[in-house]
Amino acid sequence: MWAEDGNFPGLYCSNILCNPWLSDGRTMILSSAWGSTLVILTVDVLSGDVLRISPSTSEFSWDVLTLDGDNIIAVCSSPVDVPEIKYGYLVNASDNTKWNWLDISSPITKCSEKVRSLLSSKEFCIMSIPVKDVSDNLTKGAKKPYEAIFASSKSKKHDACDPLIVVLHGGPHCVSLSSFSKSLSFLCSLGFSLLIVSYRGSLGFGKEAVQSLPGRAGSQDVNDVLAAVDYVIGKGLADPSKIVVVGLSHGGFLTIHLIGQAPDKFATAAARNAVCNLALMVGTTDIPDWCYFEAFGSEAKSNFTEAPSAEHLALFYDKSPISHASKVCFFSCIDVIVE
Ligand SMILES: *[C@@H]1O[C@H](CO)[C@@H](O)[C@H](O)[C@H]1NC(C)=O
Ligand SMILES: *[C@@H]1O[C@H](CO)[C@@H](O)[C@H](O)[C@H]1NC(C)=O
Ligand SMILES: CC(=O)N[C@H]1CO[C@H](CO)[C@@H](O)[C@@H]1O
Repeated sequence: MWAEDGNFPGLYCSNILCNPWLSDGRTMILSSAWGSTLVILTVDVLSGDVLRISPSTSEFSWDVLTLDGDNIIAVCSSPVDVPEIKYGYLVNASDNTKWNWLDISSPITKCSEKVRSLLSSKEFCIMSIPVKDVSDNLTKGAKKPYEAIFASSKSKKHDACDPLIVVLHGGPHCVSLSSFSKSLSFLCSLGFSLLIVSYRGSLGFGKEAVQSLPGRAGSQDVNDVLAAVDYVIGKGLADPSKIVVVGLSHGGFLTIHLIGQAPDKFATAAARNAVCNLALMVGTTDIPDWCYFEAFGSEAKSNFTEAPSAEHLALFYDKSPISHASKVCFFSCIDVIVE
């Protein structure tokens, strides 16, 4: 339900290799979200033992590509480091717990000197953001810190900070991993700092953190993002007058909520494929159950109907960004791209 600091947070694995087995025939190799990093795990299906075998000291994300016997080919990257291929092998053939990782030079993943040189002046870290306003009715796992990835220039200017782009994932039960992203590293190389927030409800932090969001969408997640923004401002890493927010899908929902609930905080915003109005969405979408689940939480099952009552439509409206539209400084600049 929740993990002590640094321990296994649960399995968040989106795909499994065709042949995920080591030569012992009982140990699977998987990639799984562990907070904001993707890690490589061994799972002994007879004992149930789970072990992280990618380096635990690294905030880079590691993904397994393939394996053959006890040989693993993986890829390792960060928001500001292009993907590198790694070869993993057992240090001692009769002990599955100790792995060595070697670099493999690959002509396929080489990037240009220009990209390498632009990114060499950038760095990133994973910040642990404490939960604000911890109320008694939150579970233990929902009171634990969430994470944000911060990417920026290595050389900090004394007088002014680079403009900050806040990046929000969709789902909402998804996570922003510390893997390389072409579009985000491009923005970083142009001179923007990035704050990529995995608000509570994201995967990789235990089940109670995930379960804390349904029923509180549009408030808890919005407040988590605002707290993360205040956190970097408080550390002198962002200029409060140069902050932008972008997000896709539920991240778009949050983007419009943020400029409605905190219109003075953001200079501009870009929402892609955003959920603007749950009261309209519920009647036209192929996922009305999603609307109920995120708006009602655990009460969704007993309240779900294909013909929502006026009362329920009012609740959907109240939880939607559209209810804050009058507070948005310049609503018409939002460009919604339907994918
Ligand atoms: C290899 O691992 C086995 C099983 O854990 C152990 O008994 C053995 O001593 C190890 N060999 C070396 C050289 O460390
Ligand atoms: C949780 O507690 C807060 C403050 O005590 C209250 O406003 C909120 O309605 C409660 N939420 C639930 C789901 O009980
Ligand atoms: C918000 C809402 O209408 N919740 C209702 C969901 O269903 C249960 C059981 O019928 C009611 O007690 C809640 O009030």
